[in-house]
Amino acid sequence: MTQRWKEIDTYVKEWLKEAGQKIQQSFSKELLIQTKSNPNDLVTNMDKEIEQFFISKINETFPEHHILGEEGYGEELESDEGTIWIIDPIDGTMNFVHQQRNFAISIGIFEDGVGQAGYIYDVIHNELYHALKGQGAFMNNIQLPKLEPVPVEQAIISLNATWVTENRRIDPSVLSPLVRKVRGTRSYGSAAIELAYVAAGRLDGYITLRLAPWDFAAGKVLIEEVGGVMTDLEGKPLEILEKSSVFVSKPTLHDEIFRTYLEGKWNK
Ligand code: 2AM
Ligand code: CA
Ligand code: CA
Ligand code: CA
Repeated sequence: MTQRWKEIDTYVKEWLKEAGQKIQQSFSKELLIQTKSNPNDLVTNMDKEIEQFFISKINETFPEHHILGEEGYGEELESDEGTIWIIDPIDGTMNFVHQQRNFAISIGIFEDGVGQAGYIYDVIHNELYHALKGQGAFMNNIQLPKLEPVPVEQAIISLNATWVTENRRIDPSVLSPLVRKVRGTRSYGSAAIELAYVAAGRLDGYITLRLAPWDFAAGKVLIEEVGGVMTDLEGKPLEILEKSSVFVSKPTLHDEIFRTYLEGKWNK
């Protein structure tokens, strides 16, 4: 690992711990909850505070870097050139508000479009997943093994029940045969946690129809380091600055699910 990434890695881990403490402390204070695009799209004062915390640390320490954040305190980026931090201060805000668990801080760092570092911090379980390009992926600094193939009948996949009911993105008949075939389905309500769980082998796959760059940036680096396969639902590579569907899974399982259940069945 170059000195430069070692330095960045040390800073990020320090900032994540500090941000985690802020979130822990917030549980004893009153939370300000607002809605964004619809009544179920929540944002709290902590989402905003944590994003601003990271932005001020990054600007102070790495003034030449660019930042994209969900809550809009970063920049509006049109190009993936340079070093870009892609931040979701709280991924799983609904869980944060309703359950006080199953949420994470997600930070991906990309250079000229290539994922170099990814951090997903599950504050409540004190589980920090991180990956550095070419160095592997880790959970609390313990290296995660490469993902091994699993047959679809033995797979546990994560997906939101919305996608097997009437919705405007996908016909329920596309994913319901897959739901019947797999060993089990789960839904955690935090894309970052679901991606970290696939990287850690706790889930065999994850399918979702609409994610933003801050939802999947960190997870993409983790998945690449353990040999997982991550595409959109059409099997195409993800564009790091674009919203997208995401289908991620263990190596051969990706191919099996794609060919049998997804290929040619999804009209955007
Ligand atoms: P959030 O909590 O940071 O908003 C919930 O199923 C997952 O989808 C969470 O990771 C959540 O992130 C994300 N999510 C919620 N609303 C979304 C939207 N409109 N577009 C993309 N991702 C969204
Ligand atoms: Ca949100
Ligand atoms: Ca998110
Ligand atoms: Ca968020």
